[in-house]
Amino acid sequence: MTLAARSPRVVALAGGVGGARMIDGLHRVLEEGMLTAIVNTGDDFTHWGLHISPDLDTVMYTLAGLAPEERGWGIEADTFEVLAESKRRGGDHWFQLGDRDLVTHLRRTTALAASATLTEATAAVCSGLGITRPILPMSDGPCPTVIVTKDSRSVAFQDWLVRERGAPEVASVQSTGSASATPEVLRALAEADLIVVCPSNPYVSIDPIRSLDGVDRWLHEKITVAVSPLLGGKAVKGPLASMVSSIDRTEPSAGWVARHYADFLDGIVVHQGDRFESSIPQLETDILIQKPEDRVRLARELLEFARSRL
Ligand code: FO1
Repeated sequence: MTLAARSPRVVALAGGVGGARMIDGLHRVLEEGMLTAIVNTGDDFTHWGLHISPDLDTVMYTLAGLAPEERGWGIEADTFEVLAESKRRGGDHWFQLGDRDLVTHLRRTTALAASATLTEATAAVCSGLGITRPILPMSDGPCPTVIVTKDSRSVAFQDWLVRERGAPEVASVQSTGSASATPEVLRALAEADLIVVCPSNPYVSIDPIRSLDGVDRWLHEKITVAVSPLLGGKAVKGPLASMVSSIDRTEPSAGWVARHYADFLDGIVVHQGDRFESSIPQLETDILIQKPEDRVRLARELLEFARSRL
C-alpha cells in the first residue's frame, strides 16, 4: 500500500482531549477539505435536560482555540454562575457545566428538538464557533458506553468517570444501543487515503467507533496509523493506564496499544523511549502535544511517516 504524493485525504478517529489535540495539529497542517474528524459519542448523556456530547465539545473548543490548556475540556476562563445557583437551590452539581459552555448544549438540544440530526446540530454549533472543517459525530443515534465494574455494577460512562471519579475498578466496557454509523461517516471513510487513530482511549473512545456497522472494514482496507495514547506506560489525561491493568491484566505500554489494534494497524507513532519489539512500523518521537506548535510538529511527522514508511 502506498500513499499518493498529493496531499492525502485524512480521516481522524478521536475522543477526549488527546484526540482533540491531534485533530487540531492535522487541521493546521492539512489543506482545506482534506481532513474529516469522526468523533466518539459513546460519552453522550442527558444532563439538566440537555444533550451533552463531551467529546464533540472538546474537539470543537480545541479547534476554536477556546479549550483550557491544562484541563482540556470546557471553555477557557469560563464562569460557573449557573452551576453555583443550581447548587444553592439544591440542584445537581456533580457535572460542571460552565456558563459559556451551556450555550453549546442549549443550541444542540434545541436543534435536536426541532428534528435536526446530531450531525446537523453539530454543524450548526461548529458554524457558530467559526469552525469550517467537518466534525462528524460517529452516529446520529444513542450508543451509550457502559462501564461494568469489578463489583458487577453497570454504570453510565460519565457517572463512572466524573461522579465516581473513575475509582471503581473496571471489568469491561460495553457499547450499548443499536446505533449505526452515519452515512457521512461511512462516506468519509470510503474516500480516505489515510485513517489516523488519534491518541485517545482505545476502550472508551476508539472501540465504540469501531463497533458501529460498516466502520471496521475501512480500518482494514485503508492505510491506518495510530498515535499511542500512552507515554512511558502512562496516559497524559484520563483513566487508560489503570483500565489496561484492570481489564487486560497487563502492563500499560505502547506495545499494548499496538496489540489492541493489531488486526488493522499499518504503523504506530510512539513516544521517545517507548519503541517495542515488533514487526509493525514505528515512528518514535515526542508525542506530548499540549501546545499548538507540538501538535503541528507531530501532525507533520505522522503524515511523513505514513507517506514514506508504508
Ligand atoms: N470532566 C470532569 O472530569 N468533570 C466535569 O465536571 C466535566 C464537565 C464537562 C462539561 C462539558 C464537557 O464537554 C466535558 C466535561 N468534562 C468533565 C469532560 C468529560 O467528562 C470527559 O473528559 C470526557 O467525556 C472523556 O472523553
